[in-house]
This record gives sequence, structure tokens and C-alpha cells, in this order.
Amino acid sequence: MTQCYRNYIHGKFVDNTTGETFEVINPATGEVVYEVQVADETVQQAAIESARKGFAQWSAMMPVERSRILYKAVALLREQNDELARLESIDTGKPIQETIAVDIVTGADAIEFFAGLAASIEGNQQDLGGDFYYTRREPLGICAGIGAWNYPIQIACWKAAPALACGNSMIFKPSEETPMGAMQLAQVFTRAGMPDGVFNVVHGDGRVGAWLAEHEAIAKVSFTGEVGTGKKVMAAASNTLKDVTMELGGKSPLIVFQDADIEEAVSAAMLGNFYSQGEVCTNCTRVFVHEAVFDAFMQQLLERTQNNIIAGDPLHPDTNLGALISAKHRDLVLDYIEQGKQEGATLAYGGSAIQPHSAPGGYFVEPTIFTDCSDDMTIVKQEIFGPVMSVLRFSDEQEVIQRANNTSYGLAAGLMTRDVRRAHRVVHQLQAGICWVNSYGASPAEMPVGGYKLSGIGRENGIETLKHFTQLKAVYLGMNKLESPF
Ligand code: TXE
Repeated sequence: MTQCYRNYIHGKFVDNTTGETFEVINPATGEVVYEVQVADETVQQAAIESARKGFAQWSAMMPVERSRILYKAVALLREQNDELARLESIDTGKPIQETIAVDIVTGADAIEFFAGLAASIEGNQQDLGGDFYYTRREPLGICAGIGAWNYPIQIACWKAAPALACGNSMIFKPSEETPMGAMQLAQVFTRAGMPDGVFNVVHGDGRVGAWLAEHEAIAKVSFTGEVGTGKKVMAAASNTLKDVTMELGGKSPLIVFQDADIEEAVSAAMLGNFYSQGEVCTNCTRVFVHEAVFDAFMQQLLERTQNNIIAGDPLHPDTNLGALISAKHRDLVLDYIEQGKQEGATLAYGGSAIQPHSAPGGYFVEPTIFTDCSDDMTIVKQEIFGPVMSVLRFSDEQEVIQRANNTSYGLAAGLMTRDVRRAHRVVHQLQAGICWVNSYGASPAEMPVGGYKLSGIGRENGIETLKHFTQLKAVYLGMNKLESPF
């Protein structure tokens, strides 16, 4: 009998009325691990009513009281880190060595960071010759979070943390591919003493997401997902002029200059293409290598890819390449690989689906490296969201900046050089919201992240994000007799 999970409304799991459910599959085995009830109309109405009550109670608390509860939730997340990591690996197909080190840790870090800010949200005041004004940063009300499937619990934490720290309530819809993490977070919040209704979890596909984006009681939508879906969410949100945060896709460049440390450059390229089997929005899937170091770079890249990557059962501690999220997504990635070959790129490594003996039923694709790529190829222009790296040559700084920027995306960028002036000169010209110099991928809670161009709107993490979950009220005090011509 497959276990069936439900929607989490007002501090507990509740039944829907239609009985409609969907299955969740473990990508490493291809087997159904559990079912989930869809948030039907009854559940949707209950979620809104609950979030209204939650908001009324939560926003009336002192910020420092909210902070205490958020800190308690952080402690519970860190206590349960390994068990939650195991659940995330089963939901996502990601190696346990990743989920245990990154997914819950970075989620808890964000809640901790914003818990520390909750009691320091302030306005200002200015004298106007007797009269004066002051401003108040007030919560927005009920916020919606809609998550993608690659970092389920982290995305839920990164959206809930600022929203709740600012006094809002949140209704969160995880991806239908990976519902578990958000449910675990909701239970942690309840155990931490959070009032019922402050964080509700509703399940379902794009239809439930569309309901959230349209509902007039929702003041803001924070969305993580593909650009195409982001446009739909923003269009739906426009009907009620909701504030939106859009954390979307990318096709980010990594630029390896002639003076780069080759070992670090290869590390950056492999991290930015094979970590989480390539299912990371900020990935540097276009690797530009200066021709003077191209051969040295390729030799080390191929050698380390051949020897250091272990695809297999994600729950085995040695595995560092997991399964792609679904058979459909695996086939999509394989289609891109075929297109790369047809368009004339050279398949320097990998390119095939694999069946590791430790996970025979899983959706695995080899780490894949293309060379002889040109900027107009499909694999160089489109987000593949799998372990597929396109390596390109360049010879001139201005040329590579122009090529790196020649995309409608603008999420991230990386560059490897020992020349400090070149690092800053180039990075200031790259059209990307997140830039790494002699590093790649780290995203601490202190650092605001988000995209330029089609890669997004707004930011997550960092003090900057408080502005996206509060609204500013100006209050003018008339201290003198009010004059009037009438
Ligand atoms: O996205 P989808 P996925 C991006 C990543 C890739 C995508 C992969 O680059 O492009 O996310 O995640 C719901 N109205 N990022 O495949 O399909 C759907 O149910 C409202 C960027 O999950 O867009 C799911 O919950 N909602 C990111 C969510 O949208 C709708 C980091 C996302 O689904 C909807 C991680 C609709 N019409 C991944 N249709 C970053 N930039 O930080 C679907 N959904």
C-alpha cells in the first residue's frame, strides 16, 4: 500500500474532497515512492482562510518573537539534517553527499539570516519645520511561493525565510515532482511554535500554481522555475498587480583566461556542469577557454571526468552523479545531445544514458562534454538542465565578453584569472546578476541572488530581499494649524 501524503493547512494535514492524487517517483529507481493529494477547491479555500488567520496573528507579533520561532526552526532543521537529506535524495535523485552538505544547510542558513533581520526592519523620519514625516516598512499580507524540483527544501526555505521574517504568511506549492521537502519544512515550523496558517503547503501541478498566481488574496508571488512558466505566472499575477520575484533559467558563461589556474578552472567547469547532475539554474554550461590554455584545460577536464565521477545509487556516500528528475527530462537531455552531434559539435566525452549497477532503474545520463562548439548551436544557446558542457575557444577579451553576453538569459557568470584588474574590468561588463571570480556556485544567505534579462526579477537572500517582502508607508504629521484657501 503506497503511503499518501496530503496538503498541510493550518498546522496539520487535511483531506481534499475530490480524492484526486498524483504519484511521486524516485528518479534513481523509477519506482513510485508515495502519492500526494491535489489541493482541490476545498483545500484551496481552506488554505486562503488559514493564511488570512495566520497573517493576522503573525504580523501582530513583535518581530523579535517571530525571530525566536524562526531560530527554533533552524535548530530543528539542523538536528534533522541527515534524515531530511535522505528524503530529498529519494525525491530528487541527487547524491546524498550533496543533499547532506548543501540542501538543508543552505535552507537553514537563509532562515537563520532572516531571523536575525526580523527585529531590525525599520523606516526613517525627517523634520519638515514643525511638521514631520516618518515611514513604516509593513508586511504585504499572504505571499505565494512556487518551487522548482531541483532544490526542493532549499527553495521553500529561501522563499519562506524573508516572507515570514517580514511578518507575512505564505502558501507554498512545491513542484509536483518533489513535494516532500516543503511538507517537512511545514512540520518543522509548527514544531518550532509557529502559529497555524503562517506557512501552508498545497500540492499540485501548474493548475494549482496558476490558482495562486491569480488569487486576489495573494499579495505577492515568488516563483522559481523555467522562463516560459515565469512569464505565465507574471501574466496571471498582473491581473491583481501582485509583486513578483522571478528566479528563472540561465545559460551562463565561465571564462577561463590564459593566466588561470588550470586545476581550479577545471574544478569550476565540473562543479558548474556536473554537480546535481547539471540540474542547477546558475550552471556555467558555456565554458569559454582561451586558446593558449585550451589543450591543457581539455586534457585535465577529460582525465578528471573519466576518473572522478561515480554515477550510482544516490543514497551511497561515494556517488557524486545522481539520476535526472524524470524519464521525460532524461529523454529531453538526450535529445539535446543528439542535436549537438547533428549540428557539428564534437562529442569529447559521454553522451549516453547509463544504468549504473547500483541503480539499474534510474534516469541517468553520463557527464557529457562537447568541443568544436559554435555560438549558434542549440546546445550553446538553450538551457539543457543536465550534465552537458559546451566548451568554446576564444582569443580576445572584448570578443569573449561580447559572446558571453550574447544571450537572452543573464543569471550567472564566472571567470578564472590571476589578473585582478582583468577580473573586475571583465566582470563589470558581464550582463549577469550573480558573478563568481576564481570560484563557482557558492550562494551564501548573505549574498543576494537573481537574474538580469530573461533570467529573473528581484532577488533572494541578502538584506536586499527584505524590500521584496515589505511595502513602504509614508506618514505625514501636521503639527501646525492646517491652512486652507477654501
Ligand atoms: O520548472 P517549471 P521546473 C529553473 C531551471 C529550469 C527550471 C526547472 O533553470 O529552467 O527551473 O524546474 C509550477 N502557473 N530554476 O521544471 O516547469 C510547477 O508546478 C503557476 C531556476 O520545476 O517551470 C512547478 O511547481 N505555476 C532557479 C513550478 O511552476 C506553474 C533555480 C516550476 O515548474 C505553472 C532552480 C503555471 N502556469 C531552477 N506551470 C533560479 N533561478 O534560482 C507550472 N507551474
